[in-house]
Amino acid sequence: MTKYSVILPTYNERENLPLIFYMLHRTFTKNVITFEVVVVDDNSPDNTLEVAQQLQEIYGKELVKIVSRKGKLGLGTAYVAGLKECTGERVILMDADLSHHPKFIPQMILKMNAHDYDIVSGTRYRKGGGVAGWDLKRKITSKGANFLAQFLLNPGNASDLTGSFRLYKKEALEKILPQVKSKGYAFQMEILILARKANMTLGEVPITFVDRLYGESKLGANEILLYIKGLVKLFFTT
Ligand SMILES: Nc1nc2c(ncn2[C@@H]2O[C@H](COP(=O)(O)OP(=O)(O)OP(=O)(O)O)[C@@H](O)[C@H]2O)c(=O)[nH]1
Ligand SMILES: *[C@@H]1O[C@H](CO)[C@@H](O)[C@H](O)[C@H]1NC(C)=O
Ligand SMILES: [Mg+2]
Repeated sequence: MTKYSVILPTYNERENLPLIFYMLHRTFTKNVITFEVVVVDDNSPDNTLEVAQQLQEIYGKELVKIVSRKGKLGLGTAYVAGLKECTGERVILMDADLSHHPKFIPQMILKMNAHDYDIVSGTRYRKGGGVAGWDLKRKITSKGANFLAQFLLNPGNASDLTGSFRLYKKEALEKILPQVKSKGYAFQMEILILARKANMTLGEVPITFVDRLYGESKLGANEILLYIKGLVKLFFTT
């Protein structure tokens, strides 16, 4: 039976982690799917690690793996570190802050199996997908960012370049991740561009993205500037 590994990078997700884990557990169990969760924590000041350890005690080391790093080393390297611990043939990357609902995972799995896709990406920008809890400014920023990227990078059939809720064949992710150089939101874009270059196939599932419930959002002018920089860099280097 195919096993699914979920990598959950956490930085100050103490309140969210038990909830997302519970939702994942329920989804996989209900659908009779074998899974494990790999938490990658970067010494979160709110001591998310303690919560991860409690989950591990309750559910066991088979179901809950923990990678604990010394400090905030960023999302990209968190995925790389998490991937090394994955024992499943399929890997799911998603946020731990409840923005990504596990209910979409079975749909992603069906899609991957039906077409033998290398990657199935959650998309906010196709019929049936969307965002909840965003104000107009953030909606415009997000749409604008995605449109700009589509325009500059010509990513084929990918409609949501900056989304971070995706299912990968493990070999595909192992091949791509070490090559990714971008940081921040450009990171997710570069993954899809590299995948396209390697002739990997991509499917999409519409998802609704929900704003984080607990913890602070840090999308500001700085993030946007970083994104545009990353985009321009990708435009010239790929
Ligand atoms: N291990 C680790 N996890 C991180 C790091 N930065 C962010 N994360 C986690 O990665 C996921 C996505 O980060 P978020 O902070 O939600 O980023 P975002 O969704 O773009 O922005 P928000 O509006 O703040 O939600 C969350 O589960 C974070 O806890 C990091 O440096 N290390
Ligand atoms: C991808 O496919 C194209 C067209 O078939 C081919 O020319 C190219 O060599 C392939 N690239 C890789 C990395 O396999
Ligand atoms: Mg978030």
